Amino acid sequence: MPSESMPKQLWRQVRVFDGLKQLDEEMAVLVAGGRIAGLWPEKDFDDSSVPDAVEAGRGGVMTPGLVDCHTHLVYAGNRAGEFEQRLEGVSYEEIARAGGGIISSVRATRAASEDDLIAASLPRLDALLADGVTTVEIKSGYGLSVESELKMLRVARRLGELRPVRVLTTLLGAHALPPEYAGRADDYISLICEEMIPAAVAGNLADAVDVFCEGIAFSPAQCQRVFEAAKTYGLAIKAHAEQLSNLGGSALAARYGALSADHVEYLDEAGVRAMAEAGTVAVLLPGAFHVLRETQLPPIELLRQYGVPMAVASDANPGTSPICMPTLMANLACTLFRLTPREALAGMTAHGARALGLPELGRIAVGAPADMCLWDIQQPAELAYAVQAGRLRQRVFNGEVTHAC
Ligand code: DI6
Ligand code: FE
Repeated sequence: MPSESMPKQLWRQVRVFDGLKQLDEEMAVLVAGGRIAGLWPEKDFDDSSVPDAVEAGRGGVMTPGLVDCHTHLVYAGNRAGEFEQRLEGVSYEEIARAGGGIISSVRATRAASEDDLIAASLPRLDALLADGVTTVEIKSGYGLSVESELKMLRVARRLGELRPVRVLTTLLGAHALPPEYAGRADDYISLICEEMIPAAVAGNLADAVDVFCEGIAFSPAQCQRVFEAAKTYGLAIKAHAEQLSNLGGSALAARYGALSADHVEYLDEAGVRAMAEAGTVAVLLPGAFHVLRETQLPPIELLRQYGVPMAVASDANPGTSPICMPTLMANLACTLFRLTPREALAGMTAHGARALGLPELGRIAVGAPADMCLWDIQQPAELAYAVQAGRLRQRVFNGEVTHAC
């Protein structure tokens, strides 16, 4: 924890992307007590005004710590075999309907102990941290029983204790229908509403609830029951919606005040309007689009027109996005979805934070928590332009430099 006794730290001559835009001039940035305490154009800065500060860095590009607002980081096994099947022409839906896909990761995850899951997930978390992540959301959804979903959420919480990173957890019981409930999807939804959500809340294991609203998963009516239960228990709401077809899941989630609707490739204008009215963030997941070789683009221009904030996240998962490199997501958001580099970076900072209900994060602003990255590049746009590991010079979490190269 940051303490008052920690010395004040000063970064000099940095180019700042503040979470929404690049500042025009080189800046000096002061951190004290775990927060950003001062931000001045370098040319106006008088260092005798903070005689007790130590210089922590000079030059480079400073961004907020990256916020990966949508991951499925905790799972056992892998699905390389399905990757090969898909390359031979079998679709993601066909694999799912044949009992593979998400359910194959469920089998492996149910069989794994908490320690197994920690061991499998830590390298993935470390990869995110090495690429600048300071806040990550982690979903359950490969347990699909009360006990196994809680196990996944406990693992996610433990990951946040093992590493200097903020972990937000999301209960995704409604990810797929577990085999033992075949033909009884409504009963499984009852289990989620009546047992899983209350147990997750009792154990303080979940910050939000998520659903997969899709033909191969759950109907809008079933998702609505989960949202009702989430509301009753005071949990935030998120949705995987309009990923493979348009069922109106995003508009439904927006009506429940959802923090975000995620994927949204098949989102229509009515859905965009509903999200704009509710302040629901659109979370774009270009990794899944890329891996599934999707062709239906999310309605980026409509989202812009309606002023819906667009976040960008990794969706790190064993099926559709086995990729733990957030800066690659910025690149894919630009190359595949035609976001500008500025939009992509805002999507991984300020808007990602908003998609988690934490608007004070993802900003370089006086008073904000000092989660920051210092990159060895000249311009913020380079983060989206080049795909290259090792550019992170320092990662600062809560005012402490945790990674230094
Ligand atoms: N959509 C996705 O892309 C991931 N979950 C979801 O609802 C895929 C998860 C998986 O295939 O394991
Ligand atoms: Fe996902």
